[in-house]
Amino acid sequence: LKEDFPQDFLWGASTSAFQVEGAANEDGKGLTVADLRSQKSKYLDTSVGVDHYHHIEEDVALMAKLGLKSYRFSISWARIFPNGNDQEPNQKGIAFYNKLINLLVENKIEPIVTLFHFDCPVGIIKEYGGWSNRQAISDYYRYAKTVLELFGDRVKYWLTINEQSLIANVPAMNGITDSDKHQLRQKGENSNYYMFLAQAKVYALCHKLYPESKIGPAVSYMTNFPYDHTSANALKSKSMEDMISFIDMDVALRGELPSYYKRYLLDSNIELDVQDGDEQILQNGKANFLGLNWYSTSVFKLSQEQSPKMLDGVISNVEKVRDDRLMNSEWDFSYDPVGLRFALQKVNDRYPNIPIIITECGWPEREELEEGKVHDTKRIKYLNGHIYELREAIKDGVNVISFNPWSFLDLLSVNDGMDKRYGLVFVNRDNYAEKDLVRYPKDSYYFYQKVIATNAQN
Ligand code: BGP
Repeated sequence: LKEDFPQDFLWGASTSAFQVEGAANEDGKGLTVADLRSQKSKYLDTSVGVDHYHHIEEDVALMAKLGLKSYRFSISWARIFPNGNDQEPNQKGIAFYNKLINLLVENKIEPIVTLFHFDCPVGIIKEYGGWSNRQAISDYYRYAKTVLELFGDRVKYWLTINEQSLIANVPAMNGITDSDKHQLRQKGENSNYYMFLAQAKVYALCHKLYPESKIGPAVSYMTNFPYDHTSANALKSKSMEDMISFIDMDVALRGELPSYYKRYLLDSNIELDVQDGDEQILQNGKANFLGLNWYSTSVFKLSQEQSPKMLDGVISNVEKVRDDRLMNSEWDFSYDPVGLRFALQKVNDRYPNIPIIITECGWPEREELEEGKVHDTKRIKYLNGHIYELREAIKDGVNVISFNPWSFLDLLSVNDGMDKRYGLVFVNRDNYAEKDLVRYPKDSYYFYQKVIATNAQN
């Protein structure tokens, strides 16, 4: 058993392409579904983001000063293949990620790279419905192969798809629509299935090309607790956890669709497009580590009303209950760090000794600069509590190898843009028109700097 954070523990931080890069239309990049969503409000505007695309030297310098040992970011598929399936890759897109990866490596920061983070190219959505069509498997595979071959000499940690279950539950996130509710669910689940197959093929490819590398999914994992001790609430809370989190882990590590998922499909009258050879594909390509996005625990109870939140599926008939005993953020998250230790134990029980990277973990706030500073005391408390419990989990015997809080710098939150900030570094967007995107390390940046420097000894 390990007593503490190992000496080679990867202290990192996390972002994703459309949330930081900006330059949505520049240097040959094609539009993505995230770019389309973003046109709704200036604070969600991916054409600016936080302009990471034009600030990578400065941003990597800030990472180095912080002492980061890893940086988890995503590659935008549409920067490499603008329509998702072009004949040739876009050289300028390749040059951008090449430069970023080289800068990281020069600064001894391990790149942890997500291949797909909520940003399906619009080209393949228009052409054939994107992930709702089997064709997406080969186009994603070709994109992943291109990227693995280009950067696999320097990147040792790969994440295939970020929060797949969320995408499956909200097909619109992939630009999938249908006026018929049942058809929409059907399409959502088929995309889910195609994503499983696509990833299995990429796992197998990566093991072949780079046997030493690690590749796995980035799974959304919020531990659920039932509102009370009734079996009905406990069962619902467990089955939501299975369907939202463990499904992505089970398929990636066991190479088959779990029985609870098959039962769900049957009950919902959904038939997957299963073809000969699919079973083999899943069996032949398994992940060799897990990325976990963990923010907080959640409490659920069966709802009296029929008020489905996401479609009519897994998350129907439940109400999320706020636990007032915890520190709650303005949004959905509460502060419950022991929940992280509990979550890690559960994952380790299910897949003993699997290497785990915490790919996201963070605290959101509305924030403003005060004389060039941001006193983000709640975020410091959040980080401190989670790092403490992470150490406890490591002592329990859980094989956590890296911690990457969300987010390195302020970025566009999925629904709330710049109103909801998570960064260790503040990005000023007041003078948006002039792109006044100056970076200011927050108090949490300096707190985390000490944690890294001492390997969390103090
Ligand atoms: C995860 C996503 C991230 C990030 C985070 C915070 O689901 O992987 O991209 O956005 O959640 O969520 P939000 O932006 O909605 O606050």
